[in-house]
Amino acid sequence: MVTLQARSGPVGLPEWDRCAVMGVVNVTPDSFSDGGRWFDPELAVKHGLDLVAQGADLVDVGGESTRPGAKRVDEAEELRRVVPVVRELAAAGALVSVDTMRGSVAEQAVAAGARLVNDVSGGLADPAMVPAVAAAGVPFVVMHWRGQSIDMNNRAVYADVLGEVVAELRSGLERAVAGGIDPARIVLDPGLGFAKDAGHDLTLLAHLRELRALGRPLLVAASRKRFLGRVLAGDDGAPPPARERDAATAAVTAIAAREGAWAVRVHEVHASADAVRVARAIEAAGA
Ligand code: PMM
Repeated sequence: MVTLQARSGPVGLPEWDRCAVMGVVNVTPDSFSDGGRWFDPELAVKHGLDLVAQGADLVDVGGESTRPGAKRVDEAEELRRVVPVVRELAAAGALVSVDTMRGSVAEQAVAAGARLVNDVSGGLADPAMVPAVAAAGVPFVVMHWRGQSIDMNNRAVYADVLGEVVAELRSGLERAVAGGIDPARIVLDPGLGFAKDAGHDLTLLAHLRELRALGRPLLVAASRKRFLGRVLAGDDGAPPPARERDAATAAVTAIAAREGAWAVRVHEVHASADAVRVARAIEAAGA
C-alpha cells in the first residue's frame, strides 16, 4: 500500500496530499500532439491559466519540441519563446516549471519566476545545466534520456529495459548531486517514448514501484504518447491521432497516482485532475 510519505515531493515546492497534475504549455510550432496551437505568447499564457483553472497544480512551459526526429531550436529563439510566457504566468500566480535542455534558458526562466526546471536530458545535453540549477537552488527533473530526438529511436535497444532505466536514472541522479544539486530537490522521470518503443513504455509503467525505490519523487509523462496510440489502434493497426488519446492518458494517470507517482504531466488537465482525486479517495478508504 502506498503511504503518503512515499509521495512527498521535492523540497522547494508545495506538498499536495495526492499526485500533482502538471499541465503542458508547448510554445512551439511543431510539438507532436499540439504543435502550433499555443505558439503565440498571449495564447500560451491564456492556455496556461486555463489549465490552472481546470485543476493543474503546475504548468510546464517549453519552447523546443522533443518529438521523435525533431531538430533543435537555437538558444535565442528558445529564450524568445519561453521567458515572456514564464514571466506572465508566474506573475498571474501560476506555479511554473520550465521544460528545457539549456542551462541559460533554465537560468533566465527561474529569474522570470519558474520554480522547477524540467530537463528531458537530465543534464546531459548541456554541461551548463547542472551548475545553473545548483546555483538557482530550485527543484530539478532528471528524465531518462539516451540522446537527442533526431535519432533517439535508434537507441531504443535494451536487454532489460527496467534494469537499464533504473541504472541510468541512478547515474543521472548521482551526476546531478555531484554537480551540486541538493538530492532532496531532485525528481526522476522514466522518459516514456524517449529512446523507447511501446513495449518498453508499458514495461516501465508496469514497474513504477521499482522506479520509486530509487527514493526520489517520480514524474510520469504518458500524455498522448505513441505507446497509447499503439494500445488503442483499431483492427487496421492505425493509431488514433494524438488529440484522441486523452481518455487513455487519464487511465494512466489513475494508475500512476495509485502507484505513488509524485506528479503526472498532461496536455488535457480536467480528466487527470479528476483521476488523481478518485485515486486519492480510494487510497484513503483503504488506509
Ligand atoms: N515528454 C515530452 C516533453 N517534456 N518532460 C518530462 N519530464 N517527461 C517527458 O516524458 C516529457 C517531457 C514530450 O511530449 P510533448 O511534446 O507533448 O510535450
